[in-house]
Amino acid sequence: MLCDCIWRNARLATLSPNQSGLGEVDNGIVACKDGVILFAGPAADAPPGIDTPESIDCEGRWITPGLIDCHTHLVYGGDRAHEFELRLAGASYEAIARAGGGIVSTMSATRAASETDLVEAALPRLDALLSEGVTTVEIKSGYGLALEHEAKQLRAARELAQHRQVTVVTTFLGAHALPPEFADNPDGYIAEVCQTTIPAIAAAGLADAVDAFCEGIGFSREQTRRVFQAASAHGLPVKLHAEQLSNLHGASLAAEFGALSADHLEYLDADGVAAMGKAGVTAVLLPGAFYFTRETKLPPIDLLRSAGVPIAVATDCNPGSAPLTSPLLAMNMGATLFRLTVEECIAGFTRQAARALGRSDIGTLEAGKACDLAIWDIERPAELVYRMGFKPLHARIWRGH
Ligand code: DI6
Ligand code: FE
Repeated sequence: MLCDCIWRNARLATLSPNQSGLGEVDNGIVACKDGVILFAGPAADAPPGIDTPESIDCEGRWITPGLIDCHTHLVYGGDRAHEFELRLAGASYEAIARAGGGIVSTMSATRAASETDLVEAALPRLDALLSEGVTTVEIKSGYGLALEHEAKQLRAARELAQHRQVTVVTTFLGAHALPPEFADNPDGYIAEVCQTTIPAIAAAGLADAVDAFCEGIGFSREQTRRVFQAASAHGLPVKLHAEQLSNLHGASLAAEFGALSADHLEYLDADGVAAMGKAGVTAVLLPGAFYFTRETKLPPIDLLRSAGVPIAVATDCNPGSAPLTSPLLAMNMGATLFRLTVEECIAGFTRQAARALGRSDIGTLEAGKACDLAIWDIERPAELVYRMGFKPLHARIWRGH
């Protein structure tokens, strides 16, 4: 059986759900054909006759699935360094938002930017993710807050995949904040999102899912419900920024709509956990936002574990609450701040992140999955989580190349 390439003499963390822990394999190989994994496992178990003109000696390095950053706001105009200084001087994230800064200030810079400007501004951030082994990135809109600019943001996100070897998954987040045109009329804005924007974005095929910010400084549970109904009517799966700063019971609403994920979750309660567990909603934890906003309330990790809720971890890369472009540092924060295990952090950026995106074709090293690999100069997988500011990536393979 001829394949395109074999990576041999490697140690594997397959993340296969059929193996315990990280699915570690000592003397392993990965064989690839047409961008898809043909075999990943112990060299001794390789199908007979598997052969290739091209074989790469990994010299004992570790191979994990390529990392998946399943929650980012990577495409935006401007920055919020000034607001960071205001926060250092004592202002809160919420107070800045209520005073007309926050998401709306990034909206102004994003509206002023062209699609090309947005791509150029996002590329260095994307490159930072890629330099740490990312092969799939989810990118949300939510800084345009009007059809023209939301569509521009989503097109810019899609265009990034023309410039780099990476899979881009897009999410429409029109219900992120109230734009000034609708000041004092949030229901009017939600009506526009549901009746005009979602149908247009869906028709143009610009989004893979729909998200909303269910929060005191965002939208109510009832408004979020309307957004979810519109998304469902257009065949788009939903996910939710839920219980980040307060408990509006967004997670149970997400569960009711069979959401792919509920994200943040610091203020999630036991009922919300139970609802997520029952509906199979993945929890996406964002320790970078927790850190950067100096949140002190921890997400209910033990409850999530005992309810069997899959836990993903992501950077939340955005200009306001998490200007973070390091998945490895996000893992470190997940471990130190949230007490996640090494296994949970690595699964959170691979197998569980794939779940949060509804993707069954990525996230593990198994036959039939996309050949997206991260090859690391490390002695043990825990080093990926343990170090801060270290750059252990040896090579990144996307679709076999
Ligand atoms: N929660 C967040 O942490 C980001 N969006 C959201 O709904 C922050 C967005 C920003 O401050 O620009
Ligand atoms: Fe976010």
